[in-house]
Amino acid sequence: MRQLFIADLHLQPERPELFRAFRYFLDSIARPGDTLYMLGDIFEYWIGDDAPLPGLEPIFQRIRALSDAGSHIYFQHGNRDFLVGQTLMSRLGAELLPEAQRIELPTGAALVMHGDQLCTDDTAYQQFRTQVRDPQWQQRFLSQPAEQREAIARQMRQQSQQQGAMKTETIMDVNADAVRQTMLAHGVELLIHGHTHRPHIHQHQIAPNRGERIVLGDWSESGWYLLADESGRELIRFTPGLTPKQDQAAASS
Ligand code: LP5
Ligand code: MN
Repeated sequence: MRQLFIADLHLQPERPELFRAFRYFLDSIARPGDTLYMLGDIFEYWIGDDAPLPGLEPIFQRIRALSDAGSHIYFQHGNRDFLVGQTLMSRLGAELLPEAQRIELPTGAALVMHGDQLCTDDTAYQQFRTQVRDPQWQQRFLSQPAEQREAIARQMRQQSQQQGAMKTETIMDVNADAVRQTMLAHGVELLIHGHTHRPHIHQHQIAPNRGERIVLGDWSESGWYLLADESGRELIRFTPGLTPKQDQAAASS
């Protein structure tokens, strides 16, 4: 059985190349029966299931078709789409997972999460996170008219970009202690997450020769996914229309 993991697509109508890459992924990479884990920030932002970003319908239909064909589809909240709710999940035939979920791979247990929780040095973000994950805050936000929510989301995106330009790379990466503690607390030797946009396979995350952490990449005209099956795990970059060999050549040129 194949398990596919993706994160950080940031789908938005202004960037059709992202839709193209995701359509290609759903049509030509994912197969009926595969399990698909969407580990957050699939959407550029999400202001409530009643007001999805425009242009997503063809994507939703493809995900639904995959689910109807027997695939399990799982979704975890990212820092951009933490307001995704049950209405969207029912529409997609998908299941919402808690923010940290232990899963079984053919090679053993793993923990999946978006990864923003691990950026504990970014105290401004963690404070913001606590606020917007509060159910009461969310209820108040969701009760506002969609236009107002949209304006707040866009304003917040701007603030985030401005503040991001002033934060160091280290602050915006995961904290090594948070990684180790999280892996130990969940009893796993493998952690899979996104968020930092630094695709890589890290070793020695718990102790020397112990603990692997796989970071998924963010999407552009190319996409990233982790494929896990009986033969192991592979972190793969793809570009619609290119063979893996051509894609590698394009990436290194
Ligand atoms: O997303 P990215 O990669 O740019 O940066 C993230 C962190 N930023 C965010 C904010 C999102 O980009 C925008 C969320 C849109 C969601 C829309 C729905 C709900 C809208 C609710 C808006 C209030 O997650 C960024 C991290 C970075 O990752 C790396 O980890 O650094 O963190 C920040 O930018 C947070 C700021 O540093 C702190 C912001 C304080 C602003 C206080 C305003 C609170 C207003 C709440 C009430 C309206
Ligand atoms: Mn993120």
